[in-house]
Amino acid sequence: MTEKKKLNIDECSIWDDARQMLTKAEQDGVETVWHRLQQQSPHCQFGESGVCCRNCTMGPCRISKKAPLGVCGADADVIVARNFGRFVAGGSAGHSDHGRDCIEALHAVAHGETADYTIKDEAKLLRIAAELGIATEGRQVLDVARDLAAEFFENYGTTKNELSFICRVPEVRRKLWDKLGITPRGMDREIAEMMHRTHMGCDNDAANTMLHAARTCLADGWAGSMIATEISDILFGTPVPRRATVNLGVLREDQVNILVHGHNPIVTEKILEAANDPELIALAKEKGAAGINLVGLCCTGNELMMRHGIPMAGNHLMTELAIITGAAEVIVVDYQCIMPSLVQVGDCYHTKMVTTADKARFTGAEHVKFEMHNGGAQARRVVRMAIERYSLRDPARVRIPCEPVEIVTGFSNEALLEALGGSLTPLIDAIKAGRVRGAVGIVGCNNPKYKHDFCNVNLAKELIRRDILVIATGCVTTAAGKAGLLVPEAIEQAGQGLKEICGALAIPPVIHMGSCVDNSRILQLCGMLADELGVDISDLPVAASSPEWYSEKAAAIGTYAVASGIYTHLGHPPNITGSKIVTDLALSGLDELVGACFVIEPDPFKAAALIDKRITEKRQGLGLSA
Ligand code: XCC
Ligand code: SF4
Repeated sequence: MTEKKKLNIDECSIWDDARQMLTKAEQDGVETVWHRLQQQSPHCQFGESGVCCRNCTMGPCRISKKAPLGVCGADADVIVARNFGRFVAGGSAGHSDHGRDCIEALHAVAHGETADYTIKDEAKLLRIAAELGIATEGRQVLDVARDLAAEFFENYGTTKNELSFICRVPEVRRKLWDKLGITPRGMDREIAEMMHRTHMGCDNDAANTMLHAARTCLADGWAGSMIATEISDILFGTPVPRRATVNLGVLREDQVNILVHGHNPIVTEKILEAANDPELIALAKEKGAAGINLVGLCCTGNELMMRHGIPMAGNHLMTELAIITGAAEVIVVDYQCIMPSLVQVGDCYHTKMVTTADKARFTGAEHVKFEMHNGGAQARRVVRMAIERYSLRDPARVRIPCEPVEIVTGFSNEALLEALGGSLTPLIDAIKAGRVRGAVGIVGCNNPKYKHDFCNVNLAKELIRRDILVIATGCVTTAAGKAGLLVPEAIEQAGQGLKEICGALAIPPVIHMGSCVDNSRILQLCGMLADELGVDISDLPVAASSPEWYSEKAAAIGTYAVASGIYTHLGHPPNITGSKIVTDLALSGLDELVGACFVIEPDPFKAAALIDKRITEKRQGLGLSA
């Protein structure tokens, strides 16, 4: 028998709540993502460099010096490009299928097929309809909503051949995409075509496959994700700044704790309503609890926090640890980023996992299917289940490790504009004056290959110190929040210029802009800034970064950022290093084609310097001081 290596818990995470729960996990005999990473290491070199192909049964093939071609004759470049293409097609499918669920909800509301959902932000509905050329004058809101849902559905098909929100892309950029043949058409079309191209015997030109990868991801950013964001605002309200709290301390020892995890607010908005239902609160009290405490995880947590200030228990690597507190009655999930291990971790305590989507079921979990017409009833069922389970909790095994940290959330573009006094001018003036030298979106995930949140936090700190405004989305928001960076007081850690500007506007130097589909808000903001300055997005002193990314979705986001003209830092490369053509394209060739490229750097301090250098160059390009 091989002996298990002991986990060095201090090296797993920068957070005390995480380390305490990891220690508890070992005491309780629970295995976590860190333990499993040890068992999986070292990883397969063929897989890691992207040269393993399983696209047909003449293979599988793996490329080496001894065998430089697959059975069909495909070389490392072709195989790497195909693998990358399918990788980002998976990520784009995730975001855009989430977007489709949102359209179906809007459609159901507009056609009177559900009483469970309504339009909360009519003004935004009308504004977007008008933006997309749908008549609004003198029409009923639901009539407009019907047309808008139909318009959005068209973004997924093949008949329209153009995305609705292409209108938000600066004209120079659109022309560039046209020239390169990467103007995205229908969302589903690009994904299906990627699957087609990467079938044996189709696209066998690595660079050509990579261009289609860019096109697929552009559809994700400017359609799938953007539609998800905009409809979520229409149905559930456009976020405005508000206070909230973060870390495992948001769990309550004396209350029924419900964790929600996943991505789509369509489920969690209903759970929130049920958790606020006086009848159910009374039932919880009858069972001896002081109340019902709903807390978020990952992106659906970001959605709830942005719109309602619901507390956030943690990001990706905290999801198992939240259960290990022993204080969670149920964990309700929809889809994406939900570790299958959560069922087993829950079984070690009294925590029940509840799945809500047919497309994301977990063996051993209880399935409560949410549909348009029954969201409210199903949510009450889930909350009742949580209340019933409260008595199963073993108080001796409960440990809530710390006090919550305060944050400010809710920065939609609408809210940001409002904070700026109604126009982008103050921000542009600050950029021109060099007081805000630029802006960087730090987005994405955790990955147990890194010390949890070390890079996310230190990159943010290092950038604001250099007078670079940081916008955070996805799992980075929780990291920034726990580090105390999402409050106005954090300006003390910023450089002098950023400190003055954020101080005057009463905004934090790190702005919480939402979930991962909300990266579309950043795209829109970049489009507006570029238009305002009369330049292309690639001319702006901006960058993106995903220091600790793990998912196919994060790779899709990085790719649409680059294809949109935004220089993008990643902590580690995707599985492409087995191809020189693909790697060179990612790290430099794309710069010539689309005016932006990827940069890889695991050290957050070095990464900050590289990003700073790029921002300096862009500032000089605009004739501004460094
Ligand atoms: Fe998932 Fe969206 Fe990454 Fe977090 S940041 S680990 S993709 S939950 Ni989106
Ligand atoms: Fe091998 Fe070619 Fe089949 Fe891939 S497509 S498994 S490289 S024969």
